[in-house]
Amino acid sequence: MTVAATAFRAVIWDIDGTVAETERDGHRVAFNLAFEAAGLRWRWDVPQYGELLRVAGGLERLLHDMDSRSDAPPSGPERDALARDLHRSKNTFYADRVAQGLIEARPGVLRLMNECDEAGIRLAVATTTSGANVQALLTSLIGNNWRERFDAVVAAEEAPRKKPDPMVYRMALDALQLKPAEAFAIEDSPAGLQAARAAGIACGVTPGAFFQHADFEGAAWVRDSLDAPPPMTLPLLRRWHSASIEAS
Ligand code: XBP
Ligand code: MG
Repeated sequence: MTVAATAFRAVIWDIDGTVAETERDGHRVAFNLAFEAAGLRWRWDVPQYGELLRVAGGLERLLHDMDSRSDAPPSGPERDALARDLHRSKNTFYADRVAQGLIEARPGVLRLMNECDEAGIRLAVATTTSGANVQALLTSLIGNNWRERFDAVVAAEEAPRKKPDPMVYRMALDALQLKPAEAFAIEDSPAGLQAARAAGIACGVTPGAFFQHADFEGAAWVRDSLDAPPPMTLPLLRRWHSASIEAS
């Protein structure tokens, strides 16, 4: 196949931080509500959560934080059990907040999804969070029929090796039955970018609130949002896709 013949067929979306500011306004707040509900005095402020985001996965992040807390259960099994309870409770608070409409889509996200849909460019999700959290968020942002618009949704249950591991992106490509060069990923974090690139997929980045000054070397583009001038329209995304294929 020649370079020019590589068609652009799908956009694979990260969820947390890319589709909405779910880390700062969703998961972080929900973790704090879970701590409070469990009678714990633990709270994660925004800068601390930014540090903790180096650990992918909410449960893994919590276990990492518990390592440095003197009031966390000392034994491994007890600590694990508490972390799992808190993580479950966090997800319930998260779903409640999302269902209340407290989390909005980032600028341009729904517009670009609609443009892709109308032009027959397939949509997929590749995320480190759970399928239930994706369901909660996309139901709130898109509607009850959101799943019909996505040809593949790969979440933590299917891809336990979390970003920057490319597993989730490779599984999304498998589900779409596409080659890496036929897709384009949109991410908000260095780990997400690394995961997409390691799967051989070109990736553009709209940095999330916690990654404003991060290093995004290897990204096709980095922009404040999909609506930042010039807006990331489908024709522009097609050009970036072609340029990425030619450069690879
Ligand atoms: C998202 C994550 C997730 C969320 C919380 O990363 O790391 O862990 O923070 O969700 P990405 P869970 O956007 O790169 O996919 O609590 O369900 O893990
Ligand atoms: Mg993300």
